Amino acid sequence: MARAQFSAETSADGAFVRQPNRFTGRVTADSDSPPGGGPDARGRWPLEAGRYRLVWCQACPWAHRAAIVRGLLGLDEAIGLATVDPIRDERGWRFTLDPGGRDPVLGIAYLSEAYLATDPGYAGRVTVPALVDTLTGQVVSNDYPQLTLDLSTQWRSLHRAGAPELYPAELRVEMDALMADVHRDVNNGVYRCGFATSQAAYDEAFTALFARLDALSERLSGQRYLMGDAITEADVRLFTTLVRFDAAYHGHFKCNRHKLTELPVLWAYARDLFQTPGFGDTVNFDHIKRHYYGTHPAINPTGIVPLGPDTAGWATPHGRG
Ligand SMILES: N[C@@H](CCC(=O)N[C@@H](CS)C(=O)NCC(=O)O)C(=O)O
Repeated sequence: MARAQFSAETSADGAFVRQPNRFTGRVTADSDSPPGGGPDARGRWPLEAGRYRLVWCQACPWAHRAAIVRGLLGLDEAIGLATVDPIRDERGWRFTLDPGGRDPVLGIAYLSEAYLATDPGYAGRVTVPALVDTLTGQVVSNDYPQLTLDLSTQWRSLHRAGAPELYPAELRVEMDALMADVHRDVNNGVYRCGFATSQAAYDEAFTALFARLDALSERLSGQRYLMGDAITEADVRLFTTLVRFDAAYHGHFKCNRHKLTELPVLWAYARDLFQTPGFGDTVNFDHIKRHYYGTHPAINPTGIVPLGPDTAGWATPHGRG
């Protein structure tokens, strides 16, 4: 099998640059489209239980967010979940985990088929997460930050009874600022460390990453979750990076001032979330390690996947109740 050669885009000074998301359709409660219809003039698809399918890779932190939020809100019945193989081949993300190598609902073998069904001239990267319309086979969105916020705010009528309020209106201004800092320095910061091609770019990303983790430790030393005593989207976004930290980012991306397990507040906080239904049960360390170490030949040319670290510590008491 020819493996996909991920080549990160870097700017002239060696800093990692992320491509913009191509498909920014939204499923909203106020779409002007009738059930079964396509996007309205504003690009808003109708809200319908059972119509859309979330394609994720268990290795991917951006996709992992969407899977966690879907589960926490009880949208499992309303939105189907399709899981791709953590290793891409030359055509990209594959449904090899499904019988016959095809997603049983979409009927496709590669996620790229859905991208091309939406835009036959699409030449960008095919990324997860992707929300796909099962009626047309088209990609509604690969805009991962908007996708999860919409699950909270637009899909409300289909949430389970007692679902958490992950994006509370009164906290949004503070949350948006916090999530932007966490995105820049932590979620994307680990990629900026790992894919830097100059010492200066790496040094800058590394310093910002650990300064932010120190600030987050401080914040979380006085409260259980990032926004207080209830889980919000901000916790989901931080969790998906923390849970990959020692398994992938510490070694593979050279984020090695400390391991997560050496940062006592963040380690207890991450374990607390891990042990919360909807978090740890979505984590697949095998997929995480095989994806990162196995598919970035520029930074791990041998493709050897480390056997460690021991993940037994995730189940130990966190003491934060
Ligand atoms: N769509 C976003 C985030 C999602 C993303 O980067 N997903 C990764 C997996 S973690 C992916 O699908 N990569 C496939 C590729 O780059 O070809 C982006 O391009 O920045």
